[in-house]
Amino acid sequence: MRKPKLIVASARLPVTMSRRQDSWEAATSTGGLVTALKSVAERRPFTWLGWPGTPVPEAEHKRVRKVLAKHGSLPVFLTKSETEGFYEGFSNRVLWPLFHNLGDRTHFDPQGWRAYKAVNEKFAKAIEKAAEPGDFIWVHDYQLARVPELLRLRGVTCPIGFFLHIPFPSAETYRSLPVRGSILNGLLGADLLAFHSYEYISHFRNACLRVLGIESEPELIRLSSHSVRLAQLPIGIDPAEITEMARGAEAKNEYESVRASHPGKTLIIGVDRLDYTKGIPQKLLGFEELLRAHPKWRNRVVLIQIAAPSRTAVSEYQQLKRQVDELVGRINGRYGTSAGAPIVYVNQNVSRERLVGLFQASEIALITPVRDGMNLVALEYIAARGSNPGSLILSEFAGAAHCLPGARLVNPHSVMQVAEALNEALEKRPTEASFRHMREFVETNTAMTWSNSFLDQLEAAAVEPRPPVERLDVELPPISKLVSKATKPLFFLDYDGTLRSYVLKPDDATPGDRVRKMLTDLGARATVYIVSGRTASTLEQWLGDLPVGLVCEHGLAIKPPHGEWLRNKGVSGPTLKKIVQPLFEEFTQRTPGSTIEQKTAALAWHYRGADPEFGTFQAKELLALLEDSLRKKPFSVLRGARVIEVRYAENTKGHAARELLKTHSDADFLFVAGDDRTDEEMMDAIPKSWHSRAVTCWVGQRNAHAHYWVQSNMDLIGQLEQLARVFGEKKPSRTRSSKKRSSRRSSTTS
Ligand code: ADQ
Repeated sequence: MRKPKLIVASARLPVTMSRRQDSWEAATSTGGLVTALKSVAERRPFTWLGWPGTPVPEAEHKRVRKVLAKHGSLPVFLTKSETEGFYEGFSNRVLWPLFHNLGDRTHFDPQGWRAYKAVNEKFAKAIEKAAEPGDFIWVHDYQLARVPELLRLRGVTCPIGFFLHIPFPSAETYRSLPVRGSILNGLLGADLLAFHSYEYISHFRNACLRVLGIESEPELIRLSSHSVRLAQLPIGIDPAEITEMARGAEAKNEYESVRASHPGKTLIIGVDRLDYTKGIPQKLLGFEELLRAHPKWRNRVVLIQIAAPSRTAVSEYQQLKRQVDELVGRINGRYGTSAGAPIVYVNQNVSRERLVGLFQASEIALITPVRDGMNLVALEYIAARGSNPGSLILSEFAGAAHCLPGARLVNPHSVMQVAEALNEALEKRPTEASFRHMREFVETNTAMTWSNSFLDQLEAAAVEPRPPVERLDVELPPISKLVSKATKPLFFLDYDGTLRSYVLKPDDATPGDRVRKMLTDLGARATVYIVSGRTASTLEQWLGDLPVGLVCEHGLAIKPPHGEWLRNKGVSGPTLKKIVQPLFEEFTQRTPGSTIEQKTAALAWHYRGADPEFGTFQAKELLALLEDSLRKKPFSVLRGARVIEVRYAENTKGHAARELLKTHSDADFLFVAGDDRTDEEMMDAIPKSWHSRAVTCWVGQRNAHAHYWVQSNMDLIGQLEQLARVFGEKKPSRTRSSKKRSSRRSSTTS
C-alpha cells in the first residue's frame, strides 16, 4: 500500500537552479527548514514544491523538472514579472513590513496584488496536481497565504497545514491592509494554522473577529465548512549540528583569529540579515550610547556586527545599508583610537562554521530587532556557547523573547535601555542557572521536534475526514439525471446569506432585480419556498408579489405560492415580553451599535453594528443570562451570525421542512440551499425516503450537512437561473399543494 506523503510548499525551493552553458545545475541550501524537515522525511516520503530561484524558459521546463526530481523537488515556474509583482512586490513590500508592524513602509500596488493572487493560484494548482488522497500538505509563510483556501476551492481533501514564520500584527495594524479579508480567508482554508507565539495567535483571532466577524476559541476557529486549529509552535534549531561545528577546524580558526585581533577586549556579537526589521541602527545607537555614558568601556569592548546582504535590489534596503555604513563610520570615527575601532562591520555572508567560532569568542550577543517572528540567531548563540555561559541581550519584540527567560530583554527603541543592558552584561557575568534554562529550551525545542509536532497535529486533523462535498454544477450527471426525470420540482431556499449577502443593517437586505427575476422564472416552473427567519411582513413586502411560497420566522407561519398565511399556533408571547425583552433592552443600551428585532414569535438581538470585540463579550454574558432565565421554558436560544435570537422551540426550519414535504409529497425533485445553522436543521430534516431525489447546497464553503456547495450568492443564483431554464424547456407541472393542512396549523394572516 502507498504510504501517504507530505507535500511541503514554500515560495523558494531549497534548491536554486542556474544555467551553465548547456546544462542546468542545482545548488542546495542548508537553511533551518531543510534541517527541520530532514527528520520528517524519516517518517513519511516528502516532496518539496516551490520556485527554483530563477526564470526558466518554457522549452527548458522538462529538463529542469528532471534535475529537481533528483532532489525530491517539484518546481513552480515563475516569470520575471510574476516574481517582481508577487515576491518583491506584494510579499516583500506590503506583507513583510505590515506584518512586522511597520505599516508606514508598505507600498500597496494593485498590480503586485494581482500577481500575488495569480502565483498563489499557480501554487495551489501544482499542489493539487501532486496531491493524492491521504497525503498531507504543509504550506510555509506569508508569500503563500492564499494557498490554503485555494486548495479547498479546488476540492483538495488532504489535511492542510500552514506555518507563519513572521509575526502576525495587531488587529489595529492589520486592518489597514487593503486586501485584509482575502488574506485572512486564504489562511482560514487550513486545518492547522501555527505561529511562533501565543501573541501572534491572539492577534490573528482578533483580526478574524474585527475584519470578518468570526469568533473563535483560544485554539480553535469553528467555520461552517471545517475547524481551524491554532497552534503555538516556536521553531527551533539543530543544536547537535552546532556542537559538531564547534568542534571543527573552521570554527576554531575563527575563534582564535578574532580573539587574537582583539586581545584583552570583551566581544559583543551581532548577526543579522541586513533588513530594517532587525533593528541594526537601533543596536548601533545603543552601543554608541554605552560608549558615551560609560567611558570606562571605551577601548575595552568591540561590537562585531555581521550583516548578510538581503533584498539588495530594493530601495529601502539600499537606504538601510547607507544608514548603517554612516552610523558605523560615525561611531568608529568618534570612539576609535590607535588601539582599534569599537565596531567591526562585515557586510557579507559568513559560513555557519565561522559564525559558531564568533559566537564562542563573544561574551555577549546583542540582538535588537524592532520585530521578529522568532530569531534563530539567539538560539544559535546559546547552542554555540556550549557549557560556557554567555549574555544574551534580546529585543522584547522578537518571538524568541517569549521562550528564553534568561535573556536580558530590551526595548530596542530606547537607546538608554540598550546601553544600560550592555553595561550590566559587561559588569556582571551571566549566572549558570539563567543560561542553563535557555540551553534547556534550545536542546529540547529543536527544529526536529518542531516539525514533528507540526506533523503530529496535522495528522490529528486528518482523523476528522473532510466531507466529500462537490462544487454545485447542475450539469453534473447525478443532478442533471434527476432534473431530466423531474416533473414536479420543489425548492426550499433560505434568504439572508443564501440569496442575498449579509449587510450591516438587516433592513437593507432587499432583493435585487436579478434575484426577483430568477424567483419569478423558477416559481413559474417549480414550487419554490423561501424559508427564512424574517418576519412575514418583511417577506411580504420584499417577495410577496412573486409566485413563490414563504416561510417566516423559521417556520412560525407558511404561505404557499399564491395562497394565504397559515400559522403555527404555538406562540408564547408573554414570556418573550416579560423575560427576554427587558434583557435585550438592557444589553442594547449597554452595547452601542446593537439593535433589537421584534418578530411575532421571536426576539432577536443583533450586534453586527457593535464593536466586534465588545459585541462578542456582551453576547457571551447575554447568552449565560438567557440560559438561566429560560430554563425549562419552551424556548430555544439561537446564536447566529452576530445575532442572538430567542424563539419558540418548535419554530425551526426543520419542522417547517418536514411539514412542507408532507404537503408536497408528490414532488420528485427537491433542492435545498442555505448558509447557517438554522439551514442545517432544514437539511437534516429531510427524511431518508427523499434522499435519492434531493440536492442540498451550502453557500460560502463546504459543509458536511450538504452534498454540494457554491462559493457565493451569485454562484447560487446563476445555478438556479440555469435550473429555471431547464425546467422552462421541460414545462414540468407544479406539485399538488395539499388542501388538508396539518391539524397543528390554523389559518391566520400576518
Ligand atoms: P529570518 O528573517 O531570515 O527568518 P532569523 O531567524 O534570524 O531570520 O534567521 C536568520 C538565519 O540566517 C540564521 O540562521 C543566521 O545564522 C543566518 N545569518 C544571518 N546573518 C548571516 C550572515 N551574515 N552570514 C550567514 N548567515 C547569516 C524568518 C523570520 C524569523 C524566524 C525564521 C524561522 O523572520 O523571525 O525566526 O524565519 O522561522
